[in-house]
Amino acid sequence: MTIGTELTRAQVFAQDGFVVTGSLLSTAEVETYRELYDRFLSGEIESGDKRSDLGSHVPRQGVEENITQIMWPTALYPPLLDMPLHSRALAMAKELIGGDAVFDFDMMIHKPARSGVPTPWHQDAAYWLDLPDKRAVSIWVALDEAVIDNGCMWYIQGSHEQPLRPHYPTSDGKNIQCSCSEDEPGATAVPLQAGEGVAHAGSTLHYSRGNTTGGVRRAYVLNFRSTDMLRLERELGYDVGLTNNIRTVRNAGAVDSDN
Ligand SMILES: O=C(O)CCC(=O)C(=O)O
Repeated sequence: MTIGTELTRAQVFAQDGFVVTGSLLSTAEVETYRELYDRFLSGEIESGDKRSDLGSHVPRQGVEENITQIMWPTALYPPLLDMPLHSRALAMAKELIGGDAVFDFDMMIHKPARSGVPTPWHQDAAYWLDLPDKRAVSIWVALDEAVIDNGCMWYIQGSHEQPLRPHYPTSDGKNIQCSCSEDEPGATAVPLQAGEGVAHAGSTLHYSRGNTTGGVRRAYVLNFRSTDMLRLERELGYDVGLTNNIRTVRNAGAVDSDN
């Protein structure tokens, strides 16, 4: 598909390290996903150790997580695999990184109303093994309108072309972060309507502000990489938290050489 008069969506993705996908879910479908999402959040669908707090570096005000992260919703509730989003996101991933793209893992990231905790700046590839073929795409789908004040995604345009930055554990040691800010050249906020998506590459710098609004910000994120690299990743014993949900710096390229 051509965006504007010049570049295709795949070319924008290759150039900027992110691209808006347009609508991936109808209004009715968004409602179905929200209902399912809320069953995860309420605990009706159990998530066990797959559930954690991506904002745990900030003391919690209530019982809910600052930023609820549920890894592998499809493993916890396999019917999700047959719902529309997975096939549409796979088609988008093939368009963006090539026909050999396959599903790697998925996650839910929820910012409760007035939780106010930013997602730390990071590059996903810092969490992952350093694979020879680095093609990877995350498709971040808004289930609520995502705006700056409730935590829409921010990216640094072109950052996927730069070496990975050193990453450090967050102050509580549960997640990782790197040095970056909205003041860097190329910093771009990507507001979305519910049902729309934005795709980013594995090495694109990203973050989101805290949710200071009275509404929730629910996002569903689907990740894809090449068939061969998925096989290699699993052979090397890494399954992105499926058996052992511990997040740390795994990519040698993101380890601070001073440490
Ligand atoms: O939803 C967020 O705030 C962060 C999402 C994220 O880090 C990701 O999709 O890789």
